[in-house]
Amino acid sequence: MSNAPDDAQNADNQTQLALRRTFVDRLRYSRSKNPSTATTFDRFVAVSLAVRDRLVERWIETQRTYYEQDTKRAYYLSAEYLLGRTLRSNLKALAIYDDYKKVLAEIGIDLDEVLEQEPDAGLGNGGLGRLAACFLESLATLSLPAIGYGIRYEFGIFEQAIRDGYQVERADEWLKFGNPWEFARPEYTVAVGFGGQTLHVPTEDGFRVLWKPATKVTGVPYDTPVAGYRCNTVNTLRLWAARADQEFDFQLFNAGDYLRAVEEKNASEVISKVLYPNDSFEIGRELRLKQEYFFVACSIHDIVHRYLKQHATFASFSEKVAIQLNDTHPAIAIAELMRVLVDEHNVEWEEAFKQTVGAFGYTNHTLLPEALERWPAATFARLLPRHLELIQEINRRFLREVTTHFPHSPELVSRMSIISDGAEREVRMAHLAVVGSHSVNGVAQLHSDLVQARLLKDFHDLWPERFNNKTNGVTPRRWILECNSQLSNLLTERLGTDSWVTNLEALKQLEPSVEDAEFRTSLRTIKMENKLELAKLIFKLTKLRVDPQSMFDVQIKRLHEYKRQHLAALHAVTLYLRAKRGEAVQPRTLIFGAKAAPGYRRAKLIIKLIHSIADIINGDKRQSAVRIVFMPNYRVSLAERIIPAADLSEQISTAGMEASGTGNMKLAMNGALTIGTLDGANIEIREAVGEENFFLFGLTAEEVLEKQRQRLTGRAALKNDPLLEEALKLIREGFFCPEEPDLFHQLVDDLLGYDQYLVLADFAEYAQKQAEVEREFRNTDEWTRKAGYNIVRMGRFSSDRTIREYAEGIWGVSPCAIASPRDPSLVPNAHPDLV
Ligand code: D6G
Repeated sequence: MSNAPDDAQNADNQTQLALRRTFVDRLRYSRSKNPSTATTFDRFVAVSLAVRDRLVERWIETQRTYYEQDTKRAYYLSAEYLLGRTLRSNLKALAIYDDYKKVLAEIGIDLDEVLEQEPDAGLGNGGLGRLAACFLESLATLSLPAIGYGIRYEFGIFEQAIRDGYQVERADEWLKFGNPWEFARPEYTVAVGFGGQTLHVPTEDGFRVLWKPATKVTGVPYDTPVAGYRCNTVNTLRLWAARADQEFDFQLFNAGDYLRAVEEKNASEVISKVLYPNDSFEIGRELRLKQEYFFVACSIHDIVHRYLKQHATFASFSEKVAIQLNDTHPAIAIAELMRVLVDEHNVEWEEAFKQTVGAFGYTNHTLLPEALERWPAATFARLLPRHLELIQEINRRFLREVTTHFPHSPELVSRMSIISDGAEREVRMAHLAVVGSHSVNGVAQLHSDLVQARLLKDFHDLWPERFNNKTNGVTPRRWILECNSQLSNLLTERLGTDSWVTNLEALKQLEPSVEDAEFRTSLRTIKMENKLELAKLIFKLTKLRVDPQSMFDVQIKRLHEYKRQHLAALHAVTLYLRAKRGEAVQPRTLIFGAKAAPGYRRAKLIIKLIHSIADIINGDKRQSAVRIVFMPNYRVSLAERIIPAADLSEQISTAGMEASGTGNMKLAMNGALTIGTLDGANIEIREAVGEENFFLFGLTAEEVLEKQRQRLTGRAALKNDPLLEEALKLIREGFFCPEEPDLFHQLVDDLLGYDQYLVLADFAEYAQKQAEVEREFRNTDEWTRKAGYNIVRMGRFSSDRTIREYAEGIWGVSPCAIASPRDPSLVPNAHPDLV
């Protein structure tokens, strides 16, 4: 007779007993509290530390295995990681979420309340940083040997408050109460030089270059375990914090200049102080270049050091090391690796360059010219004199290759050069990244096509084989399983297994279910419950009551003119005008969430515009069809609340300008229908979910280019559209902002003049499509069917698929299974550091 159920019950009890014990221990010994004196924050820290303890065994085992098997590793270099919260993910990854919920409930603690205590780790601006976070999670879940490198910003993305409709920024003090996930590793610090000069020292067979930096900064690594979902792999995210270099301090201290010593300490530590809050556009500040070089130099040192633990020469470097550049921010790594190989380890130039190109891959994230990093050569000469020399040498050799391939084309040579000529010479980081990498990829098919045909056409002509596409993805763990538990349960129940969590394509098997009325009823019920939850949150945050029966029309993303939040706002005004005239307008709640770069005035004005319109429309008792909500301080944890409750997903960027988008994916896989342009990943999403389940409108990327060439005015679009004309007039005349009637003059005049982002040119089609959306939404069951097809056909947009493509197509990195962690007292010391 089997007593399997009893055994399972016993195991559960044991696990729960152990969880309870570690929780109480952590509360007592790490917080010095007992259950009755502990605050909710203490409880959060205690649970996190208890969970971290569980991860550590797997973490050590993972790192040991990588060394033992000498696996090739992928190194992801990114200036941003928008991690959000971690506790829930780790509980789910370790399959102890339900146990913990039960254990805590028994002692009167609500786990969900505890989870709410965790501050978001907001070390990123938007899509690029969140992508890096999804990638880390997928890398671990796929058991791929990988390390993420970045900066441990003391202040992440600013906190957004709204005052009188204006954005106000506050410093994000996410580390104020400590961070339970990280381990400081002062034993692995790295010295990073800046400035100074280079010395050419003669040797027997030529000369050697020595860089004598003027100042040094110390990089201290902080390691965070990154758990794979339900597997033993735990990878590392290593973030570098800047500390003053002690040697330099001592010199000044000894000279008696205490104050200057402290000042210099501050100057060093400012490097990792704050994330630059600019999404998709650059400001060429010297401190930013320092940040980039700082974390890159630390990471390259770490990578080379790890490689040399097991290899005597650099001959197999690129067989063991793959380094991915997340945009150009870390592109200086190419020059830094050359410096380390050539200057510090005496590797021949050709061999060093071969290994460098073999190791590096570059991901481009934008076509916007203002976002392409360029640094004045003079800045480089001052901060990184040796790197400028190395870049010049890389460039000299590269241009020779260009001339051989394309003789008699001096213009081409000057176009492709890494260093631009002209009065102010600049280092073009994208060119450096392409020349120093064996792979260059865009992040959606259209974007990759445009990179090849427009942005880097010359390079594509020279090296077509280097170029490829890797369409972005998002992790279904965070973006379905964790944020939408009811939908997750339904999917698992219908499928008979939760295999979809690690194989999102499995949802395809649910296509027949979408045709099942009962399934659709469940989908509808879940959406309604999620909307009710969001409505409560909206009331809590904004004091506005919204009707969960209305259509939740969501636009959440950074505020940028190319993303066209003002297009949606303008449309809201026309809906309002129609509602006031007594037309039957489908009740709709527009939900915006967006931060604007603090120096981007037009973006901030659009936030004010949305608030002004919202004030008047929400306050007008003569209509109740249109409600506008602006959710302040949009961030990962807020996205997790909004996305499951969305009916309509606004992906309305000017075609050719959004490289991919990933919010579009999260919304679609949670059953929102998209209204969108043929831009970025929208195109592929539409192909996947079926054109009948997607609301398409607008100019194509080609047409946009053509229109921009013609420099047509926005005014041309007003013909035959009196409603749009009236809406613009009201905005311009200050109807929505009587206290500052001139506020939106310029904004409207610019739209009517050279409408760079073609807001007015696309308006008519947008409004028409929105009318179709309204009609479809009223047909509730049909709408749910479309939503269902969106959910079950989004499998391709899992970041697992994307990461597999990177691993196979660019890195040559294979999965490495990790055994269950052994009892620590039995594990022999095999770590190379310790032998
Ligand atoms: C992480 C995990 C830990 C490991 C340490 C150093 O903190 O188990 O020992 O990284 O790893 P290496 O830098 O020596 O590879």
